[in-house]
Amino acid sequence: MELTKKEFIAVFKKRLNQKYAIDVSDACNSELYGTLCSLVKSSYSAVWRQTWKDFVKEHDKQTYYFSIEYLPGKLLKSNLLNMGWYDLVNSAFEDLGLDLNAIAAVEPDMALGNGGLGRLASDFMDSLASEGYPVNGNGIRYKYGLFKQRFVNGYQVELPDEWLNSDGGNAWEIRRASKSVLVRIGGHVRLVQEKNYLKPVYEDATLIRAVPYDVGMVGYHNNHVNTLRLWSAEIPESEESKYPTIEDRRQVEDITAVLYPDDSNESGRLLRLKQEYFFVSAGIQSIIRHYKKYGSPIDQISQEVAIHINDTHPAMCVAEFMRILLDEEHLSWDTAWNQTVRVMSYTNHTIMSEALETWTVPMLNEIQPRILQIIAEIDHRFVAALAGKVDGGLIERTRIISAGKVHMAHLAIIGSHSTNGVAKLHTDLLKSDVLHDFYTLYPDRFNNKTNGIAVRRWLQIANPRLAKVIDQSIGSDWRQDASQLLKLIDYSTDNSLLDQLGAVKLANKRDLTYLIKQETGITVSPNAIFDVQIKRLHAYKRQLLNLLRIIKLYLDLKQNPDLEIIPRVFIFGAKAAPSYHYAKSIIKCINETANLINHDATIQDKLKVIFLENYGVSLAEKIIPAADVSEQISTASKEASGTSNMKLMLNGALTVATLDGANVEIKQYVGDDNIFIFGLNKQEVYQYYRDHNYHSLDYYHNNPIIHRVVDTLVDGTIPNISAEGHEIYDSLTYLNDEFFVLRDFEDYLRVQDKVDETYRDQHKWNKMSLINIAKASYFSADETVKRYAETIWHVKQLSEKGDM
Ligand code: 26Y
Repeated sequence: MELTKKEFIAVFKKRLNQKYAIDVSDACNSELYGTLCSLVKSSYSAVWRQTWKDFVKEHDKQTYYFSIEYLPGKLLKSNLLNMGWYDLVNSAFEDLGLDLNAIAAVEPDMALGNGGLGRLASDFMDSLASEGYPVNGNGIRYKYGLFKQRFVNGYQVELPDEWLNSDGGNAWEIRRASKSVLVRIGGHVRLVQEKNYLKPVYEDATLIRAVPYDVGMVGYHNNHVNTLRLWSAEIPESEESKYPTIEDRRQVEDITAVLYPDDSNESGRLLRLKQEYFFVSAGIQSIIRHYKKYGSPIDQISQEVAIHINDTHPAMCVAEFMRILLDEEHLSWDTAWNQTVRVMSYTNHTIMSEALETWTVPMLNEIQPRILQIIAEIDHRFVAALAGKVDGGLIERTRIISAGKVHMAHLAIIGSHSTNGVAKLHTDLLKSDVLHDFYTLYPDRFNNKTNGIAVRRWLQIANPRLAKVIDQSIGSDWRQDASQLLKLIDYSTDNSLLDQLGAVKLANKRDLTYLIKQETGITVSPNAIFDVQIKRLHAYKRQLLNLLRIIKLYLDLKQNPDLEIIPRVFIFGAKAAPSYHYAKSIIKCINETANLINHDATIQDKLKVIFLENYGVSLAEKIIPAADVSEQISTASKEASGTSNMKLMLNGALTVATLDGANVEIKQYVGDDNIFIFGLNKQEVYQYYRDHNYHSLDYYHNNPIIHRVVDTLVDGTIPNISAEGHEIYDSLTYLNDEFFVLRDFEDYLRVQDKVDETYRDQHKWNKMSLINIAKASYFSADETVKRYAETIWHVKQLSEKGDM
């Protein structure tokens, strides 16, 4: 749409009138929001249709990205930006006396994910469309998003997130009832020999109608719109009579009601397994149906279809794809298997053993007996093919079903041609340790794809002030091609630019101080260091290490109120899984420490601790541009990659980090002088594991500072944490401090002193900040997805750049 501002205003007023029979002056923000969305959507819908038709016409290979989580956040601004409308609409709204920010705020966050993995999937969707790749997402349309977090007396309380019932609703989705499919769950199955295949006969199975809701994924200035297809469970019309009561009906609708708010612990619930099979089966059925419609031979499907398994949650893709090729297409096992392995690829996102999914045989049997049969056959053939060729122990350790359990990661690796980790260190660990057995079997299947982030959302949209300053120095090409940000390095001695960076940061911090005041009632000074740790609450991410240092600072200041320190505002954002007791105890302790410090008049402005409620994509967009310090302090070897580390450096924050996940690569890019590294490295952690010689009590007893700080958890210094304080105290002492918090404490203090010292030299700080912004471009998701497309999926870029 090539419109002038005047034309846009006319079109906007007309649509507002048509939709709501109202004038601009009388419209509320949600009516204005609804109108703008409808204009945006109707404007890209022709391109969306065309993108789809082009795929079909050319028989281009397409990828389907299966993820049980997506975290798109809000889409209005990114759609405006990608369509090339942002500046026009912003300025038109100014003329009309409207505030685009307030209108965009009406949109509920689409929070269909827990954390890093879901947000990565959404950054990838943006980049894949923007790079013109034919890649569509497949997931679940949860009725309730990730819980809303509130703090009551310092405790986390979880409230339902009824995003679909909010004022904004979901303006972007299109219900496509005609593309529904039936998913069979439960019951019994027996195989009957037909002429050339075994025919499964099902009894007592439940049929669920899977209805797709499609959301357009709009590419950046390139006339390309991909699809994110989210499935919702309904009762098929033919089965209505089987569900006479509301309670009965709810059993079906519940399949897609809630997102499992758990990113660490196996929930063990059958419903989760049902969800996994439901979206896998619906997605695979619709892919194969679509493929067949255009006449290509089924035994060559791998030439036109690639399927990506994002973590193990969709690992049943392997078995479901086999099921259709065998039972419905009557291919031979070998042909079907050959195609399946060529089609599938898998990303591993974690080495934490509790997050590696297994299901018991009876559970799988209860969800889908035919899928269990197929998995058992895959397992059987895997074992038979290796018997006598490799060590028996190796076979036992790598087979899919052992000791009554089905190992989903094993299924994903054996049933695909590619397994990748998400940062170099992580992939090395997979090869050398976690998945070493598989690496010896399939060395060629393993590869690394370091994570990336959408520079458009995390810089252009979230930080317009910084974007403008960058434009003024190196021009605006970086908006298309993030690698251009490297040109900033040439300006590292340009004092005027460095001063401007400082001014941008200060302005962003001022904005955040307003939000903090509004949300918490606490006044913080924008002149303090804004020290940020935003991520899920997990013991291995060590928010506790941060907290212990805060307590140490507090004790120092109490002892010596005249102590000269650079004021700091510690900002936390984190949700804990509702069932994760320890993580919730840490939240309580941080909140009570915050309460103590923030209301202690003797501390004044030197120290403030702010824990913002309900951390999510939209809040991240406000915190990240205002951060001075980025806390990336997980125990080395535990964080697969991290992505907030990349977003924060892109916005000029300096990183305090352990050598974990992608921090290792950040350090390589920015150089040792532009990052603050501390703590054990991976080798040292593993050495402790091997030698069993870490004794946290020694640190507690021998280091008086540690002793004093840890004691505050139980000696009443911090009020209202009796139970939680003891729980954490015990974990650090008698339970031997699983994540080496005490071991790394002193080094953490040391490196934080260096942060203070550096901050005193604002010129030096801003220079370091500039280098971080420039080098963050290495983590552009546009580049990451290219590597997936070229080396794993083998799909081609279709679209040329150009405005919509
Ligand atoms: C099985 C179930 C309990 C489960 C549910 C969610 C297991 C894992 C997850 C989510 C994992 C996750 O978000 N992992 C994160 O993925 C990011 C993207 O690759 C990484 O940056 C981050 O280090 C990793 O923790």
